[in-house]
Amino acid sequence: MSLHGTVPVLKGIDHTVLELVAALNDSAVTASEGGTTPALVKKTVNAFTGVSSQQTASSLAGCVRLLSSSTNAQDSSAEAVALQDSWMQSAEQSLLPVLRTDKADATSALFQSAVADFATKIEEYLFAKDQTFLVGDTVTAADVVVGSVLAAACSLCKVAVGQQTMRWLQTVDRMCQSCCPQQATAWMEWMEHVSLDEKQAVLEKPAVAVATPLPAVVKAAPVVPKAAPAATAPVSAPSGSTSDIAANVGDNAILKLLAKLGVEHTVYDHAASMTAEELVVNVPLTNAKDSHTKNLFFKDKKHGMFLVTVATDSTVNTKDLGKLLQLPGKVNLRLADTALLDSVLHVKPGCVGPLSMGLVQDVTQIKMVLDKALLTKDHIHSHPARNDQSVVMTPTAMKQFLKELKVEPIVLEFGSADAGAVTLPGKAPANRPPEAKTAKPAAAAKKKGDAKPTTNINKKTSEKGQTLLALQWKKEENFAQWYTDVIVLSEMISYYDISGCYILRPWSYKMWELIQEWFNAEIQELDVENAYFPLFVSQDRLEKEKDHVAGFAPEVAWVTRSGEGELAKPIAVRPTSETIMYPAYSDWIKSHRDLPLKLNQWSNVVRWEFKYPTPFLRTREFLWQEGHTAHSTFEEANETVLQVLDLYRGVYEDLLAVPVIKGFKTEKEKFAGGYRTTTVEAYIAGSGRAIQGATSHHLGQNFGKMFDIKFQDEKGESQVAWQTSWGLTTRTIGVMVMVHGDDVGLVLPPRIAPLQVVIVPIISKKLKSEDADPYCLDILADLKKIGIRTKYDDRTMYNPGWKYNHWEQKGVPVRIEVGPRDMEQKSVRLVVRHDGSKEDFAVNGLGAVLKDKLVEIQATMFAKAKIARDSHVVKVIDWKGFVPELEKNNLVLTPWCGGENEEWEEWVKKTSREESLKARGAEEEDEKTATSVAAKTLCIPFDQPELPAGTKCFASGLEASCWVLWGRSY
Ligand code: 86X
Repeated sequence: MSLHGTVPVLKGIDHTVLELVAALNDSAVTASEGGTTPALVKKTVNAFTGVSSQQTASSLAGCVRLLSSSTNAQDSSAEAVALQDSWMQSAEQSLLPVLRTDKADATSALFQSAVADFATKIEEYLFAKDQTFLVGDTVTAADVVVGSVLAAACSLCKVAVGQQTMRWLQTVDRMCQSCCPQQATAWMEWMEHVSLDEKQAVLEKPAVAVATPLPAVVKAAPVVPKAAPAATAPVSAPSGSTSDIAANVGDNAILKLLAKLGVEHTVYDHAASMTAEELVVNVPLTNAKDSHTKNLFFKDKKHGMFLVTVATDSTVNTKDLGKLLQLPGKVNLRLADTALLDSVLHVKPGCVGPLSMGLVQDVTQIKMVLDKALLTKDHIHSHPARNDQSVVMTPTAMKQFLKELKVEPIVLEFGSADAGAVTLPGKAPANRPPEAKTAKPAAAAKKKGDAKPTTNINKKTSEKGQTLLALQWKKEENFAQWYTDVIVLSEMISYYDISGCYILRPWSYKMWELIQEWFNAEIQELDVENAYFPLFVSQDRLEKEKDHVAGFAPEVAWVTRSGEGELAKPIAVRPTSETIMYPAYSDWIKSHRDLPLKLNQWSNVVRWEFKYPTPFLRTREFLWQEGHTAHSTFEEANETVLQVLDLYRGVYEDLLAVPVIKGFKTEKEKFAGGYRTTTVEAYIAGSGRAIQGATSHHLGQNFGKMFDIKFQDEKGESQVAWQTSWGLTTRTIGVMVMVHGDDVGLVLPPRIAPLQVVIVPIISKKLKSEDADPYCLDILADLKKIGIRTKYDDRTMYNPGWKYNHWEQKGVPVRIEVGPRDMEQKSVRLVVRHDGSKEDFAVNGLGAVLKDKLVEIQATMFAKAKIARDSHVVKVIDWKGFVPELEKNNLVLTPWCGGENEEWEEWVKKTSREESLKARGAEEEDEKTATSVAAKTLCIPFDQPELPAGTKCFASGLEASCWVLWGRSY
């Protein structure tokens, strides 16, 4: 694969680099940077002088600025620095010789292969680690330097990079640009030059065959030993012999093995497909009696490893698999992680297949489970350890292959859509994708997105043969997948093709409107007025107050172009509106008579996060309200802070039925620009994690001073205004879903439910819709009249069972069923969503009954959630008990030294992480989840238990000053 539009590589000394070196020598710059990272940058800049291209130079400039503004860069451990260093050395050894050549030579096989090897190594490393950056989860010099050089080399040699690498390059580039926007980085140009189609090709196809095992160097330092043979060091410096470079090209160990064993087969290429679902779509099979395979590689602590291969229309239920395999004792089958796939099967995720057994060293380690249905096919199509190729063979050939390897597969029947097939107990069979008309949610779920529902949404078949969709995951089984299922199936969210952005469908948007309605009414009582400020902020304004923006810079999204032309100055999209609003406050506020000024705005904001996004909880664009007030006294501001905090409690507890804990943030966790932060903290039992619900800040006079917000007091003296700010986001909705949802789907507290009651007529031979309609419409009118959000589901294309399921998944608190007998008796049946209870009531007086019922449901749901939360709050007074309580998913209240002893907070975070990982026998955290096992302070609760004199801090042993609440959090 080749790319056009290469960026010119300047030979000779590039003077931007020289300028940079000079800048680094400049004491002012060096001092502001601190730490060891700038030294590394400097070393590398020096090493690269003389070969640098425009792009390395400008990116390095961005790098220096980026690193100097990043606090993380300063506390990098010796290990991290060594890793950075070794990446840079590796790039230097492998790529710099390429950049030093004449352009004409660059496309020679020798150089292309060296660059491609390096690109593969990066791709595999990023893939295996599932990491955004080369070292840990923050950008470092290594990212910028290695990235720059790699981009230059790839563009020079016309070598393509893989998907992970492309994302990494784009991310680092964006970060550099946001720190150093004046420098148009040449990476961007490089990417611009590449036409869209080619970009697509780069993104969709891995650069090189992925069949080779990951290099051993991936886990240790990535430096390539110069003398190492190509087999153990896939990245060879271009000084190696041509035979080094020829290694692994067009060479697939599995295909070789099939040939050697004389197993009859054919091979074909296709679009890379990560999952069986994708494969079925990308590579439709013309023969209905052929099948692709779906493969799962499990590990069970007690029972060992299992490779399960089934036909694509069979369903595998992990829970029941243990029973089916008749495994004795406790069974805990877990899907293998990338590392295990790598070390045992020698494949990457998405490339597993029955043929993988051919790469396994000791086949007795793995039990292979084969779907009986596969053995009845004409042909089996499966991957030769790479997912852009398939091998076609008959079941007999497959059996022969396995026999040669001395693998004896366990053949089991798995459920499928075909009539008469054996179905695993407990789970419904998977069918072909349902018709769009009867199964809209499936279509929604199939849409591609980032963290998209990878689950193939399961279907239940009702007695009438109509298809219903059901959650694929149980809340306790896999909380994250369950959550995704719930929000898609309930039609709250649709995925979108920009990572971290989601469509809020009417069902969830209505919830936001209900929150707005309530909150607006409440703040009106506080004399707060709504206003609207612009979406955009100029660079000068945003960056005027460095302290405020410090640390947030990488999250700012910039607009740099209109149509084809560059803007003279880039403008930022608001991540929050202080810098937009406060200059106006400064203009408006002159005298004490202009105070208090209390404004609120409802808007969207954009924060370009790099952590794993979660719908509602962490998204790149989100909706919120931000309130900003200015007062003439500290006390008045303080009163506002607390009034608003209580409104936030009201949103959570009274509307969403989610209990929260009010408190102060510690110095470490507060909004750094302000004086004091108050918060409401919620608890999500399903994941055992705490989550910040909303914050209300006392800003003191900090922003007043920064933005010159001053007023003349009664005595005519100039004073700085006292300010507050407070925000509540659509995160609220996600928390509610997580707290109340169950294995059927969403469960809505009545006050937040878009529909509170749904009326479903039980249409049958005995009851025609013409007869049910008047009866139900009367009820509908009655309920609507008294303000109950009600719908009459009179759709004739769905049967009652389908409707029950549909509205249950959407969480409607009460269902009214109307059957022929109900009509005779002038009654209805009420079914309550959250507990499934059923009760009959007379139609007469139903409105009043329902009003009470909804109030009761709201209260019961809150009480239930509060009991669940309370049972997870424990007190611990010494370190010994701390981590074990966290491990039990508890929030932990401890005596705390606080105050100036801030460093102990970091100590607890670090030590709790280490101890938790040790207890789990894990070395590293799963970075993808963006949630950590480390404990953080949630708040210093307003409601303080008694603290007997002489109580010591549980961590430092110093005198305790208060109780603080800890937890693992989102
Ligand atoms: C902090 C503080 C504050 C008004 C609230 O919490 C409530 C409503 N704002 C927000 N914060 C930032 O200041 C910030 C700034 C930039 Cl430039 C950014 F990119 C992200 C930010 N995130 C949070």
